[in-house]
Amino acid sequence: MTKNYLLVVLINILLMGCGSLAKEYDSNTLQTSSNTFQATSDTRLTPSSDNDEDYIPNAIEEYIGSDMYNGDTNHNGILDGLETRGEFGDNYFSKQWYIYSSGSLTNGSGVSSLLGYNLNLLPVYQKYMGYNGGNNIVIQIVDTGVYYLHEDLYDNIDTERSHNGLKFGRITLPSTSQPHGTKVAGVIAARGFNGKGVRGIIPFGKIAVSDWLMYSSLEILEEVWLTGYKANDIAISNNSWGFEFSTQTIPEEYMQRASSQLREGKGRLFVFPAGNLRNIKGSANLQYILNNRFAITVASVNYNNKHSSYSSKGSNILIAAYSGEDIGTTPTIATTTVPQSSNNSSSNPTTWHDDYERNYTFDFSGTSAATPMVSASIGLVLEACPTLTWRDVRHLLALTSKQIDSTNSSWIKNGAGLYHSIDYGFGLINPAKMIEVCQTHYDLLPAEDSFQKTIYPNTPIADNLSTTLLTIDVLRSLTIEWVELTIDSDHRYASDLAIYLVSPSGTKTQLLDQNTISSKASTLETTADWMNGGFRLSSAAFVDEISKGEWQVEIVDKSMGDSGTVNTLKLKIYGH
Ligand SMILES: [Ca+2]
Ligand SMILES: [Ca+2]
Ligand SMILES: [Ca+2]
Ligand SMILES: [Ca+2]
Repeated sequence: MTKNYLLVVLINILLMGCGSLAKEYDSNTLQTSSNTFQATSDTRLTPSSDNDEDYIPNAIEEYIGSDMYNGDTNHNGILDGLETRGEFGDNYFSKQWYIYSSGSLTNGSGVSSLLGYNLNLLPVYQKYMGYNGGNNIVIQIVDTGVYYLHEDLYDNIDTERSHNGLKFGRITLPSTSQPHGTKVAGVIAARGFNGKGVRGIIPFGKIAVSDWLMYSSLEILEEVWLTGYKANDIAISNNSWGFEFSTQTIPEEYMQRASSQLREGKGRLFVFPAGNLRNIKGSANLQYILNNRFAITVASVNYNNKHSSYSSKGSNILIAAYSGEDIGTTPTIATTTVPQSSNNSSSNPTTWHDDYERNYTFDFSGTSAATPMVSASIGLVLEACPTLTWRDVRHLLALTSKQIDSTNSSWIKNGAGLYHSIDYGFGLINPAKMIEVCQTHYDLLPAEDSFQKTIYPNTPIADNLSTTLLTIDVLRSLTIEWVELTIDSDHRYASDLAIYLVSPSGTKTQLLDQNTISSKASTLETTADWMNGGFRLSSAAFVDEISKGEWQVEIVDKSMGDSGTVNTLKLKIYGH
């Protein structure tokens, strides 16, 4: 494997097969839906109205041809916007508890969701989605490709901005063993109110397909993320994949440039999963690609508002969204899939046995499934408030997210009064609140500023569970957006270390815990002393605190035997 290829793992708790590439279809066979595309204007959209209060805004009713003065057109006691029957319903909407949980049966095993534990999207549809239901928003799905011929995806595919590994304007159909990208696509933008299947969170949003995971080369990633055809119009990039451990720096350079250049300088938003490695103390902080301020890192939460058993921790986690776990015990995620995929048969309870031929499944879970919920929710927010920059979106996520599982000891209240957790970030995403705030009383952030301070302690790390404490004095006073700590240590087995960072306000977050990741050093192309030369960790926990004062770094070696010294510590703070 050459240096230009990345060892990427899909963040899905299902193992993926390695099927051959499917047949390539020429884009001429596609009817592009991009003719209706209009560049996002800088004018805030005004709230919509919903005369019959059926959760379908008037403008959407006009668009789809339903009756804006009749909330229950088929007179069955179910409001049109909650309807699973009829030409304006989505057949499996009642299974999509993460959009609207009624507490009724939600999956093939008959497990119920909990009433009201959802993303609170109905008020968003009713109040803010009025003009076009996301029609202006293009979300890129960087994955295994998308089965674009799917009956519930086809109308929302943006072919022009899609890339099949060779060129733009083309999409390759994924093989039956590669349903991952098609599952992600259904969560984001399965066509809403069309009498078919499911409803995407952004029901008329546009999907730009990339099957980059079939290639995983940096050259193609640069095209897909940054330099590609009409790249300026792609608002959000959903990346439901990641690494167990990574030190690769180049993807971050692409993200940095995309954040300053695309979306007319307001930046494309990059959304990633935290990972599914909690059981081996895997951490989002072990992925260099997530230890930067451009990556929006997502943890996953089950139907009961508690983190999924697999969802990796990380101080760099910004936000959480729903996913599933075991089809037999928890409501999982209903979405689209590819035809004849192995998880999609009449004998498999993870799909609807009466409709498997039309390619829908319950069987989506992992932080892979939570990530597209965040991407699509941000899409709804950007439509309501198109002037938000990538930094404003991050800030709004921190300000508006909902604290869940509040007795969990991982929650810390920072000096600005915001709650952050290495399990949940700032909590469950709350798109309705984000839109309410950005439309009524949110001031865009001033220009970004940053500084760094390096110290050279050359201090041995105690090899006996006692804490090695180092301090960094900061004179600059910034309102914090993001903090990075780079540790250069010659410790012979850096994965023995637990590392904490304490701000001048007294906020203490765990950047790293002892883990077993480096036991896989050979396969991960690294070594047990991976902090030698410097490894950067990062945290979102200090948002809106003031940087000035004494920062403390606490290091605990949790396993006897290997030891080392801390050579340098570099604290870098971004803010305004
Ligand atoms: Ca209506
Ligand atoms: Ca109606
Ligand atoms: Ca009805
Ligand atoms: Ca549908």
